[in-house]
Amino acid sequence: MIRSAILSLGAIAFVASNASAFMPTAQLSTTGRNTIDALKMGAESEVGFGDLDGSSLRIGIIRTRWNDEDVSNLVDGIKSGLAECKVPEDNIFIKEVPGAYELPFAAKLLAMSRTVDAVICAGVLIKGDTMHFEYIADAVSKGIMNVGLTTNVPVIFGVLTCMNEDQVKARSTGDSNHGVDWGKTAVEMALIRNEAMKSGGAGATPATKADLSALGFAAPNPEEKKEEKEKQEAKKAPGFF
Ligand code: RBF
Repeated sequence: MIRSAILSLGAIAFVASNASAFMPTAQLSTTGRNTIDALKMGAESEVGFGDLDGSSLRIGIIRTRWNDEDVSNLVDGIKSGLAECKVPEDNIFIKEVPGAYELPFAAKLLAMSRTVDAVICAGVLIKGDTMHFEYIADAVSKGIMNVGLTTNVPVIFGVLTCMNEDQVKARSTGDSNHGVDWGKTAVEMALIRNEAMKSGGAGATPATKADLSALGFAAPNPEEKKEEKEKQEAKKAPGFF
């Protein structure tokens, strides 16, 4: 029952960058363009991905309602990236949260449910007149990294941190929609993680007792904890080193 509760949490609830903003403007121009051009330019993909087979993967997307239109464009980009990697549409689970600050918490719940192979956090932060932007951007980027490292589920930083709406549009539409790369990054990292864990996918990595208890579904039982530890130790060492 506990297991079905957690799976339905995953199934029901989850039906479904950039540092330049912090740099002095002079540093934005790295390729000889002047500062204005650098501010306007939409960053194009700077990394290749090759052939990725995501056909057996389940991917969760947590997206904000803040800057709804822009984030919807980014989510469309993410979906195209996932489709290019053959992730079936039925294996993509989307959950909305109000704003970027809420992304890490929702990502952690989804990661701990062990129902997906990777999580993509999608949002847009636009600099305003106060210090909110700095606080939120810092908290969110660190929070998202922390979720990945503490749950062993890859969590992708799909948050644009822009000075204005023009910068957002240049990075969320057309050929420079960053969402496409975020989708592919999620697939690549999920494959790396599953290879390292010798796992066939989310379905093959059921929630452990520790996951369940962290979610508040079960009190930890010392006997079961010991059993879990023995099982973990019996598993093969990560295979990609
Ligand atoms: N959330 C975003 O996702 N993007 C924003 O640009 C954004 N700007 C905000 C500006 C202010 C002044 C405030 C108060 C909140 C903003 N939020 C933004 C919402 C924030 O991420 C979060 O949802 C709320 O602070 C509630 O925790």
